[in-house]
Amino acid sequence: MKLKIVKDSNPIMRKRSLPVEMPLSEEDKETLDAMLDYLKKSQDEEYAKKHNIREGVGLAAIQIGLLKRMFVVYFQDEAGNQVQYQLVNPIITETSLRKCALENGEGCLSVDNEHHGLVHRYYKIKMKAFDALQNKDIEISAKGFPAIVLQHEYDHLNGMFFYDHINKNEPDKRLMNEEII
Ligand code: LHY
Ligand code: NI
Repeated sequence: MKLKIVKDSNPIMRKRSLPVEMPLSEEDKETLDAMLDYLKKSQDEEYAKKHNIREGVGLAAIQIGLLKRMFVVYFQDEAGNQVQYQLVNPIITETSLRKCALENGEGCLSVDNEHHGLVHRYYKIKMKAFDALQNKDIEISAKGFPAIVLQHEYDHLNGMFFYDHINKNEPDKRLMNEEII
């Protein structure tokens, strides 16, 4: 399956994605496999260069044109452990009062322009979802970078972009109890 990434100029990216019917269809499983495969390959420098794709740690279904509440992530956490999920119908069940933001801001595979500024996120979240990789319902507790990635992808299910969280007037201003990471 060859995937084409939809850009933010396409109005579909602003739509709210629809719940995925459970049990998961074979077609949806194949889509999730293709999405995870895309991320893995994107992190292979040679492959990414050759195919002119950007390195990514997360990808939501809407970014390949499917209005479905599912996304995949593939990255290493702070301890160096490989984190990978194929999350379906995720919900955020808890958020911390503490906030965080990446020092150098965020980017998005669907966004070609640079949007400078702190992207304010919850420092810690809990997320419940069905994980198609493990074929079961799971609850993830994440903090710091992993929590940011999950929030970034979750936002896509609701038509949101990272730059919606940047304060246009004071893009570099830290919030109270915000950790810059
Ligand atoms: N992927 C981004 C990526 O570069 C996700 C991201 C980037 C998350 C920076 C947090 C910080 O992998 C996507 O844009 N997917 O939606
Ligand atoms: Ni994105």
